[in-house]
Amino acid sequence: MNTNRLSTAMQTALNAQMTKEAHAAQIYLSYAAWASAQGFSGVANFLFRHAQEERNHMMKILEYILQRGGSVTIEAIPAPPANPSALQPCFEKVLEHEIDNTNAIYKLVKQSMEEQDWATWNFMQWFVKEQTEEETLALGLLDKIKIAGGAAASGDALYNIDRDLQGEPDDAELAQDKTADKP
Ligand code: OFO
Repeated sequence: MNTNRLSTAMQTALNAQMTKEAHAAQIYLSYAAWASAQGFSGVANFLFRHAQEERNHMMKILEYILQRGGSVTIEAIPAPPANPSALQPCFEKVLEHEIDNTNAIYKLVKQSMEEQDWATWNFMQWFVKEQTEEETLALGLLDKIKIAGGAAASGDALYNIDRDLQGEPDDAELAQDKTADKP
């Protein structure tokens, strides 16, 4: 009897997404190390915490594949891209990576719909919400740096951003959590 509840195509796609989440963790890890070396300890702390979140995403997918009777394939993780040149390009890269990952998640949702694999569709909804949060966080970072003056931001402004990020919550509040009393 076949006890694998995932199609071969879905198993392959989920394994690839698992590696993509591990890759995202490596990207955050490398940007965090870069930020720390530049003296941005608050930014580094934020990015280090985020690297852990990405590893958690990887684990969720790994566990899901196993729970559905599938087999997990641990692949090599591609190297992260080159270090950014400054804080603004760093935050732009973070947003680009998140959008790229959102697109990969949407592809998995589409595939699960086409296969009528409703268990995977349901599982992926957690990731859809998570990606909205992560894009919101990344857009917030870019807003901060724009307000501070973008590429021309002063040392004082960068110092304040760095200090703020030390205590920045890891999760963004989403539009669906807002009310008229608590905009
Ligand atoms: Fe795994 O959420 Fe970011 O990429």
